[in-house]
Amino acid sequence: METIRVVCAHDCPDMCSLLAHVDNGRVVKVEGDPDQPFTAGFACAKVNRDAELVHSPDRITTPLRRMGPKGQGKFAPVSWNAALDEITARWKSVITESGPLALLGYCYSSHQGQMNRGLPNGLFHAMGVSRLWAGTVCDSCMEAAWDATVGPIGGADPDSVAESDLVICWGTDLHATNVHFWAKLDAVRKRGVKLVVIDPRRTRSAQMADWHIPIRIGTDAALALGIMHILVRDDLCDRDYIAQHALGFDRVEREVLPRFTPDHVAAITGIDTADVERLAGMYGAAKRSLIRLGWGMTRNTYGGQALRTVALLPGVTGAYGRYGGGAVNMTAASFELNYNALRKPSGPATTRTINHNRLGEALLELEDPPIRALFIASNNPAVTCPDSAKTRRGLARADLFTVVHDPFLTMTARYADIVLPAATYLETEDFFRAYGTYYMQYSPRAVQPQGEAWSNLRLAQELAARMGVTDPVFRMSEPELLRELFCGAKGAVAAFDPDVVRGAGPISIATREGQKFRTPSGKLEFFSEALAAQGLPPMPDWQPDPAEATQGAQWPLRLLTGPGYFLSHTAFSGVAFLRQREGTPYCVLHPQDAAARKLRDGDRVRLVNDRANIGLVLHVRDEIQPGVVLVPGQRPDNETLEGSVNMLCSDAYTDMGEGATYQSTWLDVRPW
Ligand SMILES: Nc1nc2c(c(=O)[nH]1)N[C@H]1C(S)=C(S)[C@@H](COP(=O)(O)OP(=O)(O)OC[C@H]3O[C@@H](n4cnc5c(=O)[nH]c(N)nc54)[C@H](O)[C@@H]3O)O[C@H]1N2
Ligand SMILES: Nc1nc2c(c(=O)[nH]1)N[C@H]1C(S)=C(S)[C@@H](COP(=O)(O)OP(=O)(O)OC[C@H]3O[C@@H](n4cnc5c(=O)[nH]c(N)nc54)[C@H](O)[C@@H]3O)O[C@H]1N2
Ligand code: SF4
Ligand SMILES: [Mo]
Repeated sequence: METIRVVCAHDCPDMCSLLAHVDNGRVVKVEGDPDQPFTAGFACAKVNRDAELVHSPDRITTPLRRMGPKGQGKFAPVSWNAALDEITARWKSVITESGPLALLGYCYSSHQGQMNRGLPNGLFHAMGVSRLWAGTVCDSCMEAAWDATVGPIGGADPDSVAESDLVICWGTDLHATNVHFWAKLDAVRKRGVKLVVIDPRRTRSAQMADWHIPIRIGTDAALALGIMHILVRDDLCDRDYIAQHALGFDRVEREVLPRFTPDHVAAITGIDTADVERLAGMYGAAKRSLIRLGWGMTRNTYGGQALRTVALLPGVTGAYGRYGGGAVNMTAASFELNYNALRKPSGPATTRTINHNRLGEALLELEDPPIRALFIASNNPAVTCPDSAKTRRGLARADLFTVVHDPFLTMTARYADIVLPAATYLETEDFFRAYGTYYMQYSPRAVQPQGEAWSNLRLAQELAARMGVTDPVFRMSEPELLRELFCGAKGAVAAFDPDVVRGAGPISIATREGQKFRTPSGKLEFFSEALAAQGLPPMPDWQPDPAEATQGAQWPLRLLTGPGYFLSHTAFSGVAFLRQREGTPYCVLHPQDAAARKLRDGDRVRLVNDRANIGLVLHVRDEIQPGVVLVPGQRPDNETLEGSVNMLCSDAYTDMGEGATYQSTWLDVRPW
């Protein structure tokens, strides 16, 4: 038995260091590395099973060519050579006939390694084809709102929570999505530090918190403004910090805050006035309060405004200036590597860009030229894109030539002409930097690719050779690619020698300094000229979701989505144990809404709106408020009674960053 020190590549803020125990070319066990302080010796419930992911009986072992109609899932094995010959011949003729924009190729986030994510995208950049703006299904709204407020730089170090005196998890279920931060919280709470969870759902994190505040979906900005109102009223602001580090607080104080009285905020958010007062009092009294910002609050029409407003709070109390205080969601912007070396080795500076949220629309409606060929890696858009019924109509187009690279025959792969078997991360070598901590680490492969699987990196390099793309990165080994990433790097990472990084294990670039601001003014921007220039409100404010008046007039329930505890989107669907632990795909209704529909716990039900009609099992619980239907996770059709939740979801954009608005979706639940 051999133990290999690797890095978890799943799309997760923790980016754990892992120990892979390997016997005879097989992964027998994966566990957390005790020598990485954030991982602290444990992996999550999902990755504890990654030996079963690598050796899942459901994995594709060879390239496949489609035999039946698109979507049906009938395929026959072909050789890699035949598959690649067909792909490159088709791409070349599409490019000759319709130009490079008729090809859309992308690799999304389920391998977080810089090489296995970056290089396939670099290939398509070099080829000058249409590009996918990929983060919009996830974090583009968060990022745009944070950048407009704090600037493109990481937030607080999660490890700093050790010195916090109050922690607020705002729109995030850390027990599911950031378990190692949760573990840090456990230790801090033993010192008597209080944990507040602000979430419309009584999540596991909320159940275990000192205080759960069940907020109405999409009203976070109002609550944050209510807190600011009280901080001003009770003279709990840090005026020196504001004078030195903030821009435009005076205008917000005069023009916005007077409207957000505690009573008004209570009416908007559904939180009692006394609780709004109590929360503001706690926040004002704390010196080193840390807000863990979640993506949850961004997944509706005014998600950007919500995130931005909450991210302004630590500026009012000066918590941004103190270690242990401030706010954190993303840290990635502080790793200023030369990403473009891999992602943009050559190719035109601009091209046609397609928003991930509207992949279906692009496939169905784009002209001049239409998308004729599509390559998808590390993504399952037939299940995880909003309005995925439309995505599927696009994928079903008979004249579209689709290639999917995945370890599994996903719902998306079923629409492909050619499916290529992908290696999982434990079969790849790569370099990682976290997006939720300040660690970076190089990782060798634990085992060789199983069956005939190829890594994203190998596939990108082979396709480059066959398509005549000659940039040197398409011939480099992993250690050479690492040097490219560090050559021309800036900031903290520039100090590191990549050849040393390769053997160093986990490296932290965290500091104890207060929050830096990288906005145009160099300050925390309560007033943002950049937002004003985009026609957006320059100051924080709250408005009702316009979709409520349109969709909400017709459909009585609002959709709330949340993470699966044993699954992450569909990335672990190939592990039978985890599918069973997560249970039969279900939705949750409040007892009041279930009774009004004469529905009982355990019933099979249909979730219906104008977009689709899907089947799930009903759980009746008061963990959510009346008027809401919760659907945890995005389970594929072969696990649900029928369909998949995102078929119901709106593909409208958020106010900032053109992000996804899953929660600006209204629907009804009816008997099966
Ligand atoms: N187990 C597990 N881990 C994961 C993932 C997973 O699917 N499963 N996904 C990974 C990925 S790709 C990402 S981006 C992160 C996401 O991680 P998180 O930041 O935790 O984001 P979400 O999973 O979108 O939602 C978190 C919470 O937001 C709440 N919420 C929804 N709407 C609102 C609102 O209007 N206001 C407030 N205050 N709360 C609201 C939901 O009830 C939910 O509990 O997690 C990563 N980790
Ligand atoms: N309703 C609703 N929908 C959501 C969300 C939500 O909160 N609610 N969250 C959104 C968010 S935050 C995100 S990030 C997206 C995630 O959406 P997706 O990116 O579609 O995530 P997964 O379902 O994990 O699919 C990733 C695919 O990559 C494959 N894969 C894994 N490793 C590799 C590899 O190394 N190489 C290749 N080629 N393939 C690999 C997996 O088998 C899987 O099929 O979903 C979004 N959809
Ligand atoms: S918590 Fe996240 S990074 Fe850590 S092992 Fe689990 S999926 Fe990987
Ligand atoms: Mo995500």
